[in-house]
Amino acid sequence: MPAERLTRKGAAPAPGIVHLGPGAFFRAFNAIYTEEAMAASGGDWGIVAVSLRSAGPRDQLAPQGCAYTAVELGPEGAKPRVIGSICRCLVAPEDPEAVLAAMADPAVRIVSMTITEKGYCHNPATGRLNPSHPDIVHDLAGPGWPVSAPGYLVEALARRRAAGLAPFTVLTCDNLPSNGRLARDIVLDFARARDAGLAEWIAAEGRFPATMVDRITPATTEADIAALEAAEGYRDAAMVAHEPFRQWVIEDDFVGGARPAWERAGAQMVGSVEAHELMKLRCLNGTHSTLAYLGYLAGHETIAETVAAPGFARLCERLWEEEILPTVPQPEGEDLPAYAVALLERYRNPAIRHRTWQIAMDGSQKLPQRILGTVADDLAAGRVPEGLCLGVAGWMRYVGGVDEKGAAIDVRDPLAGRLKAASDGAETAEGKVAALLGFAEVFPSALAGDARFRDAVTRAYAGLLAEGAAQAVVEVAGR
Ligand code: CS2
Repeated sequence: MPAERLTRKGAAPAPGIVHLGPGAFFRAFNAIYTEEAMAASGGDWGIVAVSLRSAGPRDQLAPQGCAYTAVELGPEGAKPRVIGSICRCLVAPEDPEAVLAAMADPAVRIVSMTITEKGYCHNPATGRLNPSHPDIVHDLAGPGWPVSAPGYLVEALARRRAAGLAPFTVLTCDNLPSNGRLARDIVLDFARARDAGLAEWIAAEGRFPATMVDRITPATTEADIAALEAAEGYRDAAMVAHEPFRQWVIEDDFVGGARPAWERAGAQMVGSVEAHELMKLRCLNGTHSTLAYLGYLAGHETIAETVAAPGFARLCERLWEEEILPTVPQPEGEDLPAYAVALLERYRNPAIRHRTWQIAMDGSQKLPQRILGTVADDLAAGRVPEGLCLGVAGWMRYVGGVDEKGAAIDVRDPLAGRLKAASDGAETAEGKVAALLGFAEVFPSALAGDARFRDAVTRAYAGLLAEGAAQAVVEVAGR
């Protein structure tokens, strides 16, 4: 007999938050913090989870009353826990009006988001809204029927203003540097293109706190769902599996001070998040992406497998010690070398099957803040960061779309087609590297024009072609 599906016990909380992007990370992170904050100190902070594209999250969550299981995978085995902080689930393309109504509801005080880098519709090199992005063009032409996050935020804010309500706080939870300022800039750029008065009101009354978010959460697989079913006797299509570690650093700047007591769940409420953000993006995400490209090319499926292979863990240590930590300012209350050591332990967690292919996605949107800023700082200090340049070369080799055995790589990236064409259009390592350095959305011109950088990436790329990623990593790690 098939197992019964998980269902909610008891009533859902009343809504106080709308969240855009109800994927695995949100369920393993924001929804848990909010659940714990409500348990510790009350408040109506139920979450209306809105998917901007796919119906998948709603189809998984709604039949379960929006309850789902979060499984912590640590050294003592799997610890499942049912989370009930999501009160409703919407699919924006099916009913934009319902989404806008939820965002304009006076009870809703926060709109949070995990929409990934590309959801901001910005130009990564300038950090401003990309006015020729097709979704932005669409949303400016018909603001009442939006498709993009900026389009939804601004239309809902306009409705609140018209109704005499305060704006909601926009709480970005994506891995982008100065993410609060970025969210503010794209919202104001969009609002200005619609109505200068609206933009002024948002600028004066709105709040866009920056955050640093951290918890490794691989995409859920059918095997995860089957393992939970075998252990607990129920089926949960909306489950997520995550590592034990979590860290949320939040700039404490909310409209009217209205927010859940997330500090009761361990969030750090601080005056400025920037140093924490830089630490996390450069130390964690920078090595994660490096491991993803080089690990994938070397034939490894997961990060745990990759760091167990010769040279990779040592490469990470060298990256932190010699290339990354010297560029990271000291965040309050953090011990940077200890932070790096702990990262390697997190990567080694064998229960977390985080695919290199998953992390390799959207590299054109990730590289600038994860790796290239660090490289630029190293060069400015007179260091040539060979390890990070190998990571960049790994990305270039990966977006060429053919692996070391000659098989096609399923490259997921908004620029995938153009990247492959640029790579295919050149014959030699020099030519391919030069063609890819020409992507101004990815490489700032000062960096692309720096001969030390170009030469190091070209050498690394030629090494990847000549001897393969596994050997190239061993060599750079042992140098
Ligand atoms: C990963 C991150 O998928 C990726 O690109 O590097 O999502 C990483 O797992 C999280 O930022 C950890 O907090």
